[in-house]
Amino acid sequence: MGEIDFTDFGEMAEDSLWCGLSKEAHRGNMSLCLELAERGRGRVSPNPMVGAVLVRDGVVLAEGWHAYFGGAHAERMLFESLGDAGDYSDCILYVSLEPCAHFGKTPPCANLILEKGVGAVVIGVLDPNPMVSGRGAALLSAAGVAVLEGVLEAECQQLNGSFWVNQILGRTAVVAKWAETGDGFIGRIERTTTRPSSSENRLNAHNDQVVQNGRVLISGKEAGLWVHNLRAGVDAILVGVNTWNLDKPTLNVRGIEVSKQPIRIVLDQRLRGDYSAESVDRSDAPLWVIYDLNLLDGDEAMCARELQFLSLSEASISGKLVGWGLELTELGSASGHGDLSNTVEIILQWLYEAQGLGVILVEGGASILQSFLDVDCVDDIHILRNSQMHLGTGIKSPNLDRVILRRGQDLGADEHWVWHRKIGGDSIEAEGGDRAK
Ligand code: AOF
Ligand code: ZN
Repeated sequence: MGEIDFTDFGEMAEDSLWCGLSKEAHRGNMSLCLELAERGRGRVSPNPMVGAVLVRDGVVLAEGWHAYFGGAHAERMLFESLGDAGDYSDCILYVSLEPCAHFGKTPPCANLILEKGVGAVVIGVLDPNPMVSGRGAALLSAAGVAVLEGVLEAECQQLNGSFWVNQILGRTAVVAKWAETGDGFIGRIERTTTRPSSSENRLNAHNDQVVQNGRVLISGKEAGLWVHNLRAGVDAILVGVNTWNLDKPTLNVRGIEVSKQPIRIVLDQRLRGDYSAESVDRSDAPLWVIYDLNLLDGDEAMCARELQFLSLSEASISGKLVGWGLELTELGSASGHGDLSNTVEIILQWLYEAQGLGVILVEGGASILQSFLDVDCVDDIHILRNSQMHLGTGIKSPNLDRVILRRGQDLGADEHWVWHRKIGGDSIEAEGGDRAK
């Protein structure tokens, strides 16, 4: 790849112009690209969300975005909306991600931009995909197109944090979320597995805590709505087998329209979960059960291997249940003893490379969350903290260095503490307001 000849937005003086427009105008057009890119959330993974606008004399002529996985890239959608003819030599094309230079499921966008004769291109951030990373920008500038790079760069990268994890770390990205009480518990230790008889929810007679399926509800309504938004943007939701059996979670998106429900994944190394038709049918989404063939005894392993796991459950009729018997020791793990910490990374690589999952949400329980944290395989943390509630005893919330957390916007009565992995910089940074105490 040759030297890329482009203007670095960060190095431009605040009052300078580029192609006749101010820095503020460039930021405004790029933020429109970011809004358009959002339209692909939950639909394009493991591809990035990308938005593009074409501007002439400061006026937006056309818009495009990457709408679904395997579909047209943002730039192609934009030009398709304009039809065949047109002289764009006096136009600026804004794209939140560097135009691609490779033949993937679609031909290179950089070539299309050259064919269309666009005079100038403004890029949010360079593509971390090794097949692109700078080649798209180089191709354009080598052909005489003016290129400006780095407009709202941090925002453009942050929009696709999981894509950076996929491309640079070679695994599915992980979002961890839990709700905790003011005294640092995520639930009680003693839990019943029977549902309350009169209604789904009831008030615990002793301390007025709302209980559902024997589980104390910690976070409130606003946080609940927010969680469904979070779920809507991931490819799968993963829980451990104890959470699956005890909490009986639905693991689906409610109250928001989604093109498809996230896949449900249960990490159940010894195949101890309840996969009866009733439990599998709690959602329309597929249910994947990951187990370790090395940990099953002879009969169980025979069942899993020969009967393809599906016939272990009546639910096979629905076709939703899929079992994945990973032979984790053979995959290079020192596991074989059920030690999850050794296998987390292998599972995440497999979920990305073999299954094409861009991002999963890990919802619990505490030991599963801790296993992911311990091997540094969590890329976003969201803690919903009800500081008014105190349990005194129970299941401790996962252990982590709280100094990295920043306080985000409160969700109703709940505090929202966040951390995001920043890849590519020298430091780990987080967003939000106040530092954790
Ligand atoms: C762009 N504009 O809107 C997107 C880009 O398999 P494909 O053909 O869909 O290519 C996927 C790769 O293309 C993806 O990994 C990323 O590098 C880039 N995505 N590029 O110019 C877009 N979505
Ligand atoms: Zn492209």
